[in-house]
Amino acid sequence: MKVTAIAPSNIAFIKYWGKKDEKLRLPANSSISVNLSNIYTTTTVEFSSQYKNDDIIINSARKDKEIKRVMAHIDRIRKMAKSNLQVKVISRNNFPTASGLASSASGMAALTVAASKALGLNLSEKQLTILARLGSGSSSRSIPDGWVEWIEGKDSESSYAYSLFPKNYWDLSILGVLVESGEKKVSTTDGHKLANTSPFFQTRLKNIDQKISSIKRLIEEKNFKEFGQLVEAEALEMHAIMLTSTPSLIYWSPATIEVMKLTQELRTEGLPVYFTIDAGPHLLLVCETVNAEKVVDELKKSHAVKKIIINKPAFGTRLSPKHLF
Ligand code: 2P0
Repeated sequence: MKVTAIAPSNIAFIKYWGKKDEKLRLPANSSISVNLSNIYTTTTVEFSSQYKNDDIIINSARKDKEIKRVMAHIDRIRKMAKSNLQVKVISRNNFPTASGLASSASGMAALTVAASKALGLNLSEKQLTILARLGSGSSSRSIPDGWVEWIEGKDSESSYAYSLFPKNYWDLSILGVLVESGEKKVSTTDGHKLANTSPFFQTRLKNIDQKISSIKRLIEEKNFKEFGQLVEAEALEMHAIMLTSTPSLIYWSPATIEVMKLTQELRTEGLPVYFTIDAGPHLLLVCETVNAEKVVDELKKSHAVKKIIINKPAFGTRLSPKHLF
């Protein structure tokens, strides 16, 4: 059977940085995210006795590093289904791979849903989030709808993601702001390993449950100002861990800092907008949708900004009848 899945990328407001179990990809803490409507991956999977070998094509290319990770996940799913059929996978991102927004989240989520269905495994949403997590932690959050919590858990079965609120719950816009960037970044999987070398990591973990309760309450209340303040502080805290790791991880470029300062200036001028940032130089700006156009206009004036991708909170991973082959 040929199956196609479309999975959104997601942006974490409370971040996943550091693992307590490498192999099971158990995170050091729970995280909270929202799916992004305009950054997604489409993946078609077919297992067949007609295929003589496995063939994986990602964004029209066969790149060893990506394929190795995809094959490890395919093998995991084949083992669950007790299948030895060969597979063909074609996967496409709707955003340029070089954009640096390419997280493994959307890719692994789409692969998990399509491949498990193609082998006849009828997994629940919760089971899918657990399976996706084994491929890439953040991908577990791309499976449920809208606003999502990934619970850290104590073992594989208890570390899963679920929807806190549906996509239409709160009319926010999340603007992907791509900036000029220099050399290649350290992979997130390698970055996670350094988290506990920061002298501040234990302090972060000590306060994280409190932070998670606060953000859930602020989302519940739709208190945009305090939500934004917490989101921005959390992104900077994660980067404080990165900056103070051994070796130090500096993901920012000069343009990143320009956009951070611009965001803060816009607030001073009365425009409520806040930034968050992942393991790379690009930013995501969060605002209420009524202000999105104004924020975009201001961003366009900045030489630091190369491209803007406008997102709303989005669906989780879903099946599509439109196959890629
Ligand atoms: C997050 N990031 O919460 C954080 C913020 C990056 C910065 O989850 O090793 O690619 O595959 O489990 O999922 C990136 O980590 O790492 C990530 P693996 P993943 O979105």
